[in-house]
Amino acid sequence: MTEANLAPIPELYVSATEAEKLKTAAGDMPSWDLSPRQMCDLELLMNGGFHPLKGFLSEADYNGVRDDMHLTSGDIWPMPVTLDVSQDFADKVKPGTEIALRDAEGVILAVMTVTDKWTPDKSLEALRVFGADDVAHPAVNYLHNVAGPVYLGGPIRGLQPPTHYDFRGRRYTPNELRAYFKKLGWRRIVAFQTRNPLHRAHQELTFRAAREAQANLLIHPVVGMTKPGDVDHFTRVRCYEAVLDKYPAATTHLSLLNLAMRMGGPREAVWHGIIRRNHGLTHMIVGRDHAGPGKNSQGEDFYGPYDAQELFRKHQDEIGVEMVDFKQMVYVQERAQYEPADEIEDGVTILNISGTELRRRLREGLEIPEWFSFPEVVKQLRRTSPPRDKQGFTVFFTGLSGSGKSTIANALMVKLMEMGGRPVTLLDGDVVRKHLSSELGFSKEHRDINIKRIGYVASEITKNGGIAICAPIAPYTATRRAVREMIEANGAFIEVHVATSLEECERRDRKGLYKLAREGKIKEFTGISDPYEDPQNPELRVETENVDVDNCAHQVLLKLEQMGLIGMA
Ligand code: PPS
Repeated sequence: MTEANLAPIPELYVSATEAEKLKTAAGDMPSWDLSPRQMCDLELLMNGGFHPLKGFLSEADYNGVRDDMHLTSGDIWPMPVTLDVSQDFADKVKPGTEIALRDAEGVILAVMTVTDKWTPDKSLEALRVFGADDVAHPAVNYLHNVAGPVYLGGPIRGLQPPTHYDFRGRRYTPNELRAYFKKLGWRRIVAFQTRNPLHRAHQELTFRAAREAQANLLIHPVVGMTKPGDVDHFTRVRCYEAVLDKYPAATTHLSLLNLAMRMGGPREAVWHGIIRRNHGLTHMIVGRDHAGPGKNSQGEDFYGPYDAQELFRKHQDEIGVEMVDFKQMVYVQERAQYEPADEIEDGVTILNISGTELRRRLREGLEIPEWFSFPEVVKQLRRTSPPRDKQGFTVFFTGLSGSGKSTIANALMVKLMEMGGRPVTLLDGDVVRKHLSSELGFSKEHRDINIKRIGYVASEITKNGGIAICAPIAPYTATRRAVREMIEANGAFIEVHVATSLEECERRDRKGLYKLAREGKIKEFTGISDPYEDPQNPELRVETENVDVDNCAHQVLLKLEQMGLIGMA
């Protein structure tokens, strides 16, 4: 029978005296400001959550992980944990250089001795690790559009963990969890990995899984980075706390895991298993479509529903954690209880509410029955998901210069202000360039910075319940997507393509810029000497030729109404 070995796991922290010395020395080292994902990775590297890794992967380890899920030591490791950096920074370092790794406030968390520096083949990484080079996969999108072009590898010396001010009492390092289990005499512990709020079905299945494995239960939710669009972790943790009371006393524990998920399906399941082993767990529940990224750009699932279970089972001994199959639990109306789907006879009534339906009910303020979730959980979800017509949102116009974006955006703003209820802010292309981006030009790099600034301000407005209307050219698909992701964490994002043709924009030439661009007096002019990538799936596309402005703005209002964002009454 599997029993936990609860001896401490090696950490990568140095002693307090050495940390002091290193901190002084680090003042002269090249400094890298860690991205949110790198912060999560570093924390788990340092506290032993990623044991046996001793730092960010070297090139040889990276190749081994990418091609057959093993480190050069022979240990199983399915996910590249790499330090991606900009070309400028990479140019400053070479093998042997020590670099200081800092958090967003500039605090030095670790020193890394660079042993390897290389330019990865990102498409190959996407294919081998995630099974497809398709940016519909969040991790592939990250790889191509967020991660820097160069990887650095090398061992880490940890100075201090990143600081978390939220839910401090619920965060346990691997060694803290091991000590906790030891103290309570827990020797068989099953982990439940989750990135979603728990409802009754989850409570039933986790409780049963623990009972079947004759084990205690650890609810081990990810609070680092999950799939864009997920319920924020603050809300989720309040929900988990509410559900904790529903388990028999002293059988179940809750601990938060600051992991940055990749949504890598089968490989991610194996990774989750290794991380759980490091935290002192003996079992892990692996469900249908574990860590699934959703649909690919052809509308098909990236992975089969049981691929994760299959890969986990194959490597179970190497992982060192036993898999517990996820039993899908369904509610049987006649017996008013949850039962495993595969044990139910024909002829009974099964009730279910899908994730999409739940979100719709929350959005529209409709009833969520008690058989589906606990009232305490629903209360928490309602607090953060007020009905849609009370939430903030962003309307993002994109189109060529002179397409009519600003004019329609202005008309829309006035109409929304006439309706009242929420503050409205217009972030027009020209206005933003005057107030926020006056130092920027029109290179790709500068345009991206400009759009991300707009996205940042719009996401803050949206988060605080206001309406942001943006009207830049925003010529690049990937940048528009980055803005969408920023905003969808806080509310709805409505992309409106003002699809006036180049010929028509040039014919109108309201600012006289096209003429100058044709004469070569304005360089990098969108549509003439610079690209514009048409949006493929905007929420709305408006034609402006032979349609008046009032009507275009009205089309947007109808779309907003259809999406439940405004009441037309
Ligand atoms: S971007 O690409 O989204 O950052 O551009 P944006 O900030 O929306 O551009 C604002 C206005 O700048 C004027 N302008 C140019 N546009 C495109 N290319 C070049 N090279 C350029 N130089 C100046 C142009 O008038 C844009 O305003 P709109 O309202 O779109 O006509």
